Amino acid sequence: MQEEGLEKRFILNLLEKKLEKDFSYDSGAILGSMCTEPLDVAKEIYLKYISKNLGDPGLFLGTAALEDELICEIGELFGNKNIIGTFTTGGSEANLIAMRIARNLRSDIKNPEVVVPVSAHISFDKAADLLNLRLRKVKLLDNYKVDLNHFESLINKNTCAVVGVAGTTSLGLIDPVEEIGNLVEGKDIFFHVDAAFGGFVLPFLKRLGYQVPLWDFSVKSVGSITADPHKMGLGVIPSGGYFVKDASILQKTGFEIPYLAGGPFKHFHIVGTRPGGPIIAFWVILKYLGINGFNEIVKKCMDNTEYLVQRISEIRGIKLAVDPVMNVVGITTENGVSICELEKALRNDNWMLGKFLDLNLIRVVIMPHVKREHLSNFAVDLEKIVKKLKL
Ligand code: 0PR
Repeated sequence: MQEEGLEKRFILNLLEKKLEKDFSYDSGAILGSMCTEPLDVAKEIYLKYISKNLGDPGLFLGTAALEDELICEIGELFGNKNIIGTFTTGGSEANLIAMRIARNLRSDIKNPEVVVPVSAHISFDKAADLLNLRLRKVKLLDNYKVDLNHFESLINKNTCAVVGVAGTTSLGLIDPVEEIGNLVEGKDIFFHVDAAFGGFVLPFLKRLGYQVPLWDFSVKSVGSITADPHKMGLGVIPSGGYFVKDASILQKTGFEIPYLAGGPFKHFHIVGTRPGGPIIAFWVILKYLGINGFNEIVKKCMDNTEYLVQRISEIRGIKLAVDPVMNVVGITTENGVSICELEKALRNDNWMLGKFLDLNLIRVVIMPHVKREHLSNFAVDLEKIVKKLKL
């Protein structure tokens, strides 16, 4: 660090050069991310309220009340407005909280286990590592759907939780939440649904008339849901969300910090200092867009998804892994050859995609920043490369 402060203009120039290597959402290159450019109004509000700290909610009673109001509104969207919850740094923290709650509610189990589909996000592996849980991974069928028989066979007396995913990381698929719910009905097993991605897609898809199976609190045994504003909620990073049906869980499993300036409070989030700005910004997003605004955004993403599906169907050598149910498209090879070379060549051409080796697929996420012309350019390059590689 230099002795004297530098001039702002000089620093900004320096900074711009250093950040030149970053990709931007509007360039069209980012086709494999579940994040996107936040709404302008969200950025503005976030900046305005950047110093709000919900790590000490007694100092920010207005912001804390806003968070509760927002949780209630989201509960309504997810089939039960009498929920509690907390906004988090993202889906990983939310899933970690869920696993901790599940484990602590069953302190009678010596070696607790969690049954998760193998397609669940890596955050469950992290949570298992941190919390000393054993993950029992459920196989997928050939159509990438969860094998329910295998799911059932992994549930035993050590099971403290089961997980379903509403919008898988790799393909955007919705696990059979209702059926998983039936497997644990009447048992003392916590059912968590990870809708980090799908949470702010599915309620709108349903309103748009798409077929959406039950995935939320309308399934009786669902105990909690992860849903992230900083994915399809168009919120600012960081903002994840964790929502719980039974409010008594906070009393049973929450942490209490007695010494805070604003007074003690009970919470189950992992971080201490907790940004209020993204939460206020998300409250504004819901007010600003309303259901119809979200419907419009999701509709555009789905139209673009269908466009890409059409373009892929015209390219010989590659195919869809499955018909997309959300704005996530998995591309694999027709003859089962590895997608590695294809992904590498696309990356060389500056297309930033997801690569899932276990499923041999390339993932395109059709986020709001992905435009028709980006997909058209992508399809042209894709076809060229597929031909060149003789797939
Ligand atoms: N649950 C699901 C179903 C997810 O897909 C993800 C992340 C998480 C939980 C964890 O969320 P956080 O990343 O907020 O903790 N899904 C994306 C993925 O792994 C995250 C991502 C986002 C990756 C942007 C790349 C990227 O550019 O694919």
